[in-house]
Amino acid sequence: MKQLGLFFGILFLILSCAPKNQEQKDEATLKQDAKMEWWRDARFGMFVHWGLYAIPAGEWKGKEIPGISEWIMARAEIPVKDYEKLTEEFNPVKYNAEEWVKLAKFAGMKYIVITSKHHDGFAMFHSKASPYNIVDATPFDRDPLKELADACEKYGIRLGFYYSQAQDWHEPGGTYYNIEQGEPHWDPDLKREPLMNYINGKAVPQVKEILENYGGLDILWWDTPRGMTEEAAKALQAEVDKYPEMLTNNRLYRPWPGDFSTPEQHVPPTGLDYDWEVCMTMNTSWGYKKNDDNWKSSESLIRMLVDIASKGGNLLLNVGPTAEGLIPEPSVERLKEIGQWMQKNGESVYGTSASPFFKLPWGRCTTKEAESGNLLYLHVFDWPRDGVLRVPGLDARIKDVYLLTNKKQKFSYKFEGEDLLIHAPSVIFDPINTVVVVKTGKKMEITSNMPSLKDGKILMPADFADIHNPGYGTHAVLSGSGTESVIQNWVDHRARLEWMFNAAEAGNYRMEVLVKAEKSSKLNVKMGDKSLEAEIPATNDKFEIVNLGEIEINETDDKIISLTPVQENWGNVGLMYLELIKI
Ligand code: FHN
Repeated sequence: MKQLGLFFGILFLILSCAPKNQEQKDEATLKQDAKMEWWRDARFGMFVHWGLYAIPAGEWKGKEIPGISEWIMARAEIPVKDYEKLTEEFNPVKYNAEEWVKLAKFAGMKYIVITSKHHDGFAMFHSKASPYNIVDATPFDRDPLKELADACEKYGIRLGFYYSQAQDWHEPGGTYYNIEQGEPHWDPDLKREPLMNYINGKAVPQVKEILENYGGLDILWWDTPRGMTEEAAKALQAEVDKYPEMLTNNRLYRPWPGDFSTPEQHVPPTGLDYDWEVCMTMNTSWGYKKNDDNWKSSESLIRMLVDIASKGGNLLLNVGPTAEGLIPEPSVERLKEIGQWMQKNGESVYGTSASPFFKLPWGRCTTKEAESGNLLYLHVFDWPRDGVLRVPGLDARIKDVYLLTNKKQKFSYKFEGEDLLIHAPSVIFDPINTVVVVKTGKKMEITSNMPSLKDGKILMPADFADIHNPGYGTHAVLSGSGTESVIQNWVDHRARLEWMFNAAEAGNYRMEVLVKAEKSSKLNVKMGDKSLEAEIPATNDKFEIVNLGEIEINETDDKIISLTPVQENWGNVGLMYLELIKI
């Protein structure tokens, strides 16, 4: 928080030292704010990955192909001519655009982004630029994206199209997975051509079509700028520039930022200084894969949405419809359950801003300005068992504290020092996430509850750690809160833990962790430019305190300390806290 404050402080200084630019900058920012307004308010959208790959659904010639199903053509190295044959049987007669849109709306989603063309090069819309499209190449004589656009219009849902602008495995000029490493396309019969042949001959004309023919898109969602050139990006951007109100993501060309960034398959541990949208699958694959049963629970999806909102981002949650045109039942179930929660609690998600608190061990917070003050939505994931919900460091006049789903259910409260203590009755109103609303006066200040020196120790519990999980891989997960919190399933060596703390006193500190390790493991401890390698011995299935060594702190501002596994020496580690003890 303090670092963020410092960042904005410096930004403010830069802006105020540049009076000539000020007016221009402000105008540009205001314009961008106006453009982003609906999207920032929406917070929640549906991603749809639908294409020919829904037919093999992860299996080719009787063999299960590992990985995400929409990549089957590349992963199974299917020749273009063989893959093309899927068009003969693609006939999704059970597709009903209105049903999809109504489901998204029920779930509380405000926009839909659908694959108009994925990397396999097959257009899911009627294209004059290439006959390799659903209307001209399949028995299905309908344009599903036209039907979706009409349904979205009818039910007031914003619409975006995903378009794979660089990778097109069907075209001689399109890029593919290992093109940047100089490897050939897997199909020797696809005689290579320059990228610009494909860009000018297919990508630009198709992008024109989707921008012109579907009632005006709200979002154009680019993907994987692999092998992209600036020349190609400029040709596509020229089309986008004709639609100044339309939003685009940051995946057209590295490092062009677009209107928002796109963390994929992971939630950033903290907020970011720009607009962002997490794209996430409900199981593992984006496209339909029949044996992919790795479903996330509705509880974790609801909490994920709230976690993202509490950090100021959006969630684009994916469904992968079948070759018949149906959204798989496990996805429908989850969307309905999310919808049931959103119907009652949506106010605490839509149009909210990020949490003003550093960390809230029992859950998350979103906030909104109200007419005569502020609304703090306390999302309580772990309802307190001791009868007290502690809101740390809140300096404000409290006007009201009530349950969002029943405003007549008021809670009593009192202050203890700077902490607001809310009386939490023993009944758990919603085991997934109970939203308690705190209405404050206009003036509201929050003091950070960042870990700091107390009795010669800086205690950093598991639930104060930022878990940096890799997008694709095994995720370390947090369970419990406070002294009972624990990070488990820390198996992937790429997962890093980070704590921010206030180094109130300079000096030497011993670092101790309370851990459980399956086998002897090693990790790197890093703080600023200091680092050391530490060993965790196997602990025989119980938690033990392990000394990681000593570290010197010489400046007393906020610090970040991180623990990163050493790849060759890593087992399954559970961690309850990291403590710095002044020597
Ligand atoms: O390769 C694609 C993948 O198939 C999927 O479409 C995701 C969604 O964000 N994007 C790419 C990987 O980043």
